[in-house]
Amino acid sequence: MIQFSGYEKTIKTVYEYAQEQVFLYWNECSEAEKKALLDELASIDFADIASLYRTALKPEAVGLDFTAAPYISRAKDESGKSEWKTAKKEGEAYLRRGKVAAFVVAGGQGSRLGFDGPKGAFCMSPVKNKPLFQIHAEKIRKYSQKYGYAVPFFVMTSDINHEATCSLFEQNGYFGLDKKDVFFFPQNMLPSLDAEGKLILSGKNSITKNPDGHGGSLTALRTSGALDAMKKRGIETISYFQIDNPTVNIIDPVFIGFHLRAKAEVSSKALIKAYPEEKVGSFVRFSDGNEGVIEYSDLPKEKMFAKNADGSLTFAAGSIAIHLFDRDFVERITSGGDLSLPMHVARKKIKKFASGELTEIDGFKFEKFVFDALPLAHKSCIIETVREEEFAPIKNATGIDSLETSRDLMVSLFRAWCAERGIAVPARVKLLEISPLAAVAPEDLDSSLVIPDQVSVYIG
Ligand code: UD2
Repeated sequence: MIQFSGYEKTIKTVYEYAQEQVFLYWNECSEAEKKALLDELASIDFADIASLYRTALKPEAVGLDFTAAPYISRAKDESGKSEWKTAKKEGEAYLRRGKVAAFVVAGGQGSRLGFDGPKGAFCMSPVKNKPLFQIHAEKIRKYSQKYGYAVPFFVMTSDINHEATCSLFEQNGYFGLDKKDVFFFPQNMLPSLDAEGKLILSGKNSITKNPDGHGGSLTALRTSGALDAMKKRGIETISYFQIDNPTVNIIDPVFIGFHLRAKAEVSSKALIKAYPEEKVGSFVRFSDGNEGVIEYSDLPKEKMFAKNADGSLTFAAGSIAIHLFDRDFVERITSGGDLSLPMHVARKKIKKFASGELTEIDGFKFEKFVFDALPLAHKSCIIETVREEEFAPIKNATGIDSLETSRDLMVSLFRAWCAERGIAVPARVKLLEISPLAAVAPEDLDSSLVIPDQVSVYIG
């Protein structure tokens, strides 16, 4: 057994749990490096690791006793439209009282996109090639102007991108936001395991970890002090969204209005799936009456393809990860410290340090999903949204949900806004980008706007 004064208990635990491979390069480490490794090991709960491995070998079965969750459909008739209008008015009044914060989860690894850096730094807008963070930040500036208060922007990062994210904002003058209205905090990390349940070295004295999933965001909101900061500012509702969707309506008065009218603790937006296997979660109602989401990979085939009498999909309502959480709800469910949510296991290629270099091995990564907290709400509400208006995610380098599809959706959206306001878009225009500083909704556009007759147009 290795020895190091002051760390006897940690060292003993490592051996007790048969994880001593972490000391493989012990003799090559300096005293400071040894201490750093032991500090990292001291922060790991080895009993938890053993239980994670048991979960990896035998993942928790997903309960199958659920039906499709009901949702409020898009207004089609006059009464629907008037309900929608009332919700909007109520949402706007609430916003003018300064009650809503924006919260983006941006701690993920973005490995599918193959982009080396925080996904929010990925440049993508159709004409100006703005990074995702800039698009979101400019929207928040516009909402602040519209509703008369500085909408605070909470950004969850992780150890893999925290510094890069903060310096991106710093170098770009916070994209015009006031520094005191932007809050960064990292989520927790969880060790990855190899196929035998062993911790993996990422260097001669460090352990491979991955962010603990967006489900970790609710605990991180509390432990980082973000909930307290919100309370001080009088924030009561948290508008949650993902970094990779540039068309998301971060602050949506209609959504907020429905949330308030339903007296919901949590609300979500649903999108009608384009096809049964679309990679979005499905909204379900469990047998106890609570509503939640089942991820596409966990939805049994017979439910995935099930149809109603009219031929529509039974589980048509897909989750696009847009939620409203009452601050009180997050306070309540995290009051015991770490919010215990189910662990989801992914078999992944994981980098392992061996003989001075990094190699790839098969292993397990563990993550918590934020939507597993939905059934904890005493009351929830789901409203329908449409893809063309707010879902243009960038997940992959090419093909489905890529830079190309996302840009196309943005251009189509801006064209639709112009059409709604009676603004003519000349035939020559191929690329159209409307800055969030000019408009975050069609109503913000001046109907006398003249779009120049050129291929690429930016409305700033
Ligand atoms: C997510 C949803 C899917 C659908 C889709 C819509 C899950 C499991 N699935 O799929 O149902 O709603 O989005 O686009 O969520 N993140 C963190 N920390 C982490 C992991 C992720 O902040 O530890 C962030 C990440 O930066 C991104 C978001 O969460 O903003 C989504 O992560 P993803 O790309 O892994 O989720 P995806 O596309 O599998």
